[in-house]
Amino acid sequence: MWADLGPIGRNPETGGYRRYAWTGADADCRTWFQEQAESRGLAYETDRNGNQWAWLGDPSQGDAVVTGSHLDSVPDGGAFDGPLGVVSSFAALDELRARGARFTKPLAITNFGDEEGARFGLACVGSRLTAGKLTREAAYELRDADGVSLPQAMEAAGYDPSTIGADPERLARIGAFVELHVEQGRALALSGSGSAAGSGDAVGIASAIWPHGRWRFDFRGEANHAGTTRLVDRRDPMLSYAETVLAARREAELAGAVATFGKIAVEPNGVNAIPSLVRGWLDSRAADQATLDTVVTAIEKAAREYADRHGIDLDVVRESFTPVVEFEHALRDELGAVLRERTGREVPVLGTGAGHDAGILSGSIPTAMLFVRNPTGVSHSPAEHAAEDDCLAGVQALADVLEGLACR
Ligand code: HGY
Ligand code: MN
Ligand code: MN
Ligand code: MN
Repeated sequence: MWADLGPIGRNPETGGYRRYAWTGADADCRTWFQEQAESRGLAYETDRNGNQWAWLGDPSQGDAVVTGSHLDSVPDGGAFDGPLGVVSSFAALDELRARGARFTKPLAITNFGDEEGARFGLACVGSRLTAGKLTREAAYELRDADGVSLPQAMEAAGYDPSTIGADPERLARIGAFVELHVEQGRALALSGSGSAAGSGDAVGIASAIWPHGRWRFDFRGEANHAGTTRLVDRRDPMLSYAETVLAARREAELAGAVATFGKIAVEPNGVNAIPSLVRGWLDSRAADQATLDTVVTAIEKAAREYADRHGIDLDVVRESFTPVVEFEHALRDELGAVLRERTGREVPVLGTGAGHDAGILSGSIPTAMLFVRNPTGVSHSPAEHAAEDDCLAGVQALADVLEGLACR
């Protein structure tokens, strides 16, 4: 099962994946999901926002236990971020069936669409729409680098965008959502003696998701000839941008936060032309809101000083923001109790700086997350990896948790 997804959207040059929302690779991932669902006799559906659901039992019964994650990726992302949660959900169901578990509640496996926001710039579009945290109007404004809007892309992929939006009836029928995800960090690897199976902890439970956001910095200067324009006559926005990137690292270090300018767009983007516009996207995150506010304010202040110094105009736009998510204690503790009873060990509880669909849905329904050890902590990279034994431990843990929640 795991291998089926491998070739989809894989970039042979880097070994990373390019599975962007509503593209051909996304369609192939969706076909894979539907085949996995129907081959298990699950009732397959796509909701108004294009999220995929595979049901065991009657959803109208209510109090459903839902598990799953996403299948899309960042540019040249790794094989585990997202797919591990979906593959493990199907494998956990297989495990529960092998155990002869008797389900007393409906169970669903999901693939939430466009979690990474790689194409339209906003993360967790499928779950945000469903939770009513992104309006249809705002979603219609999303454009990709070619100017294609989200509704145009959905239509081109054969989906009707006219009904996207909040889905409170669906959420009202869900009692708990548990997302298994590869850890994007090294807390579990550092908790034990390395990543050798059997040592330390292969599985952890999420406590919280850090507040995080994306800001766009537009530095506008004056296009000119790179070879004939005297340095004193230049208004080069690349200088202000470069100084701001260094300031971001400095301010993040000072505050104990993280900050990255990972994406840049230059106009006219010619080797021999001084840019007229340098557009940089900042991703910044911190363990608490006050720290995040401090860091971003300091970065913006430094950027304005650099812009003034070079006669550059600067606009800063907050494009998206996700407040801190404290996972619901009752569900989190229930997962901990189930796993402690099954393994005889106290399962580590850890925070994360990565956003997830479970974080977006938190507040609308009880949600929880399980993390699977990532020996290097590397993610959003072709080098992302998790050991086979640890992935299997994750499936067992997810099966234990789902059995505890849905098979009373
Ligand atoms: O960006 C994130 O934190 C998530 O992987 N979408
Ligand atoms: Mn990710
Ligand atoms: Mn993810
Ligand atoms: Mn996620």
